[in-house]
Amino acid sequence: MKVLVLGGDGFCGWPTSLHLSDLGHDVTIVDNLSRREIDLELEVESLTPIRPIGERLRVWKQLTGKEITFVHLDLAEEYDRLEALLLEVRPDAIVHFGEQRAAPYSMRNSVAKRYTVDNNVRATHNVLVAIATSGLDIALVHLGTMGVYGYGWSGSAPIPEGYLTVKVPTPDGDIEREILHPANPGSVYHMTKTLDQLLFAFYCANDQLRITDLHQGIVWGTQTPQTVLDERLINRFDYDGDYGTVLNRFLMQAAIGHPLTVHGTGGQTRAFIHIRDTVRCIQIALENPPERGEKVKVFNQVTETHRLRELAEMISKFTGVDIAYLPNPRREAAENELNVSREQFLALGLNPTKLSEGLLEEARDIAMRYKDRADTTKIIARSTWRAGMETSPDLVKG
Ligand code: NAD
Ligand code: USQ
Repeated sequence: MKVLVLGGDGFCGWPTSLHLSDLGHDVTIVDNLSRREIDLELEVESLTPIRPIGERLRVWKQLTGKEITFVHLDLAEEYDRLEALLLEVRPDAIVHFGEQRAAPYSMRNSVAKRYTVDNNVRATHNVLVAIATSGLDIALVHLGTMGVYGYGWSGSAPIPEGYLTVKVPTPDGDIEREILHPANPGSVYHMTKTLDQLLFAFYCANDQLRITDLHQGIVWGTQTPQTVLDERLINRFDYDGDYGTVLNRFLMQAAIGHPLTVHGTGGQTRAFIHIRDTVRCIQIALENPPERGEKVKVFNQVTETHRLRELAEMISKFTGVDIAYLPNPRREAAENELNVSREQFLALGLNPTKLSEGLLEEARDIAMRYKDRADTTKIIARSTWRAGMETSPDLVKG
């Protein structure tokens, strides 16, 4: 299969590109390297020493003989080049990771809010228009988020995979309708993903595009069987207050003896998935696309759920590091329940990596190994949802 991986230099996109190439697919990465530029803007680097994209691809070819093409292109700004690329490559499928993905960064200031909306919504819309205009039968797999549902909207009722059946009262009695699950975004970033959903519904109905939207939980872990082959293929590991996601942050904090930064009471329950399962889920989604004329296919890409303070307690117990309960810089409920339906991927053969199994390996091979690269001034989350919600000063020990 010919596959374009949009955002293929990023945390999820890079290991996915290698996984698909390893399976024998003909992969082209499209990326504008904006994530690397944001590292420069934030004056922070991946904990792991990621190599330039050209070197990554040369090493992959030396090791495996497999070629991945790279196209430097801005999906939001360079529509004509994108349309021409589709006609030139004629891909069977596109995997779309190419968006600004950090909730805290999207709330940082007015520039970041506007950039996130402009970048994400335009990128997704351009991809849809280019597919429709090309006249090619290209299946699209998009990386969405569990955050489109919100946290705690439906109490303990299971969150369905995308659609909700509702009863609509009419003078002749109730009628049943299936609707997209109501959107309840908790950040500007999450809001862009809810807008993406409407774009997909429209282009699916109007142009019969074949679209799969993966509502993914928080990805943890770093390496996959391909990225581990050579240190120059290593995946990125974000630990800073804007881009670092919670579990990887806790592991890195434990490695350097920094108190675990739990926001508020740690009562938020979130959904998680290991990066190894992310790449398998993308493969499964590519192998099971919707038919033409079928509605957007939605999968909840989640393997387990955990309450944050329980995660912190588990890591504290096994490393001896303290827990710091900080004022929450975000606007989110103190506690929430999260019960997620996730039958589809399991039915299609996903065999998940459990947190209890992967944690030790991640702590030893990544957090401990690269801890000397950490800049401790970048740990505390400083982007706040509203003015006046600032968190505490740095908590670095020693
Ligand atoms: P990332 O920031 O590491 O990767 C995104 C990549 O897209 C980067 O390489 C960036 O340079 C590129 N990009 C951004 N805007 C672009 C544009 N206009 N044109 C071309 N390239 C562009 O993010 P990630 O963690 O790999 O996430 C990938 C996708 O998965 C995102 O859409 C994110 O919303 C979703 N997701 C991520 C997680 C997670 O925990 N990391 C969880 C759920 C969903
Ligand atoms: N949190 C802490 N301490 C920290 C960092 C975070 O307690 O040091 C808390 C946050 O307040 C929040 C939760 O942990 O309640 C999750 O935060 P996160 O930064 O790990 O994840 P989030 O902002 O939700 O975003 C990440 C990805 C995003 C993806 C999303 C999936 O960056 O791209 O869409 O996970 S989901 O959470 O399911 O919406």
